[in-house]
Amino acid sequence: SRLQLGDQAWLLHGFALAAADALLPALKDVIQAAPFRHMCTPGGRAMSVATTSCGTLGWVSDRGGYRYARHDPASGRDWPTMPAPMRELATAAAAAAGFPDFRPDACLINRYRPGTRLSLHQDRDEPDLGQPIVSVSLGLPATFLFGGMARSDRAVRVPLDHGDVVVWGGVDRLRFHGVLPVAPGVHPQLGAQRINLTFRRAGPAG
Ligand code: MD5
Ligand code: FE
Repeated sequence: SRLQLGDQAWLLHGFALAAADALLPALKDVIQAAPFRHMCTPGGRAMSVATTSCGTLGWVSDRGGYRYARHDPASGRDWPTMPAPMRELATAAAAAAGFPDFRPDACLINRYRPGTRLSLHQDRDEPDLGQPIVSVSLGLPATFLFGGMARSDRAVRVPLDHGDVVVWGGVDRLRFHGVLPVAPGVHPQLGAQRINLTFRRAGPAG
């Protein structure tokens, strides 16, 4: 089913489930090659969300700020290639939400253990804000906060389950958003964690 969250934001409930058998082993390979780590915020604190990336560009944060980088700072090597099942899921979801030309070059992988949260923020590190972001939720459920264009705007709570995909584009691309603390639990396939994949176009249009 397709639930409209905003003018150009769609929740595709269960959209990733059919691909999960191909997705999860591919994800495991990526995490083995580029393990989760807690990056430092520009303010010097370790993030509670653990992150890694695949694709040509990976999202990094350190005392110098947030940016996309060609190499994994933990290893000095290129980020792992974005596996085809991941890339194909992202382009199919974007097309289903009205963005047929999305070609992601970066996938940020966020790991939430129970208790982990993500405070309200905007995603504005990408050069082309006309490109959508595709978010895939795996593992433990979470409550997503979908806010407005100002931090103080009232946020709508959206429950996200294993297999849900959300596409954010156009006028909804710069909304404030966050994730409430993940409740304790054990997911049959992923264990005691929520993993979120966010597919982005972080380099030049292509
Ligand atoms: C998550 N990750 O559940 C979310 C999913 C992040 C992040 O927020 O920055 O890693 S992506 C949700 C999102 C992205 C872009 C725009 C909007 C939401 N929005 O306008 O609401 O780990
Ligand atoms: Fe975000």
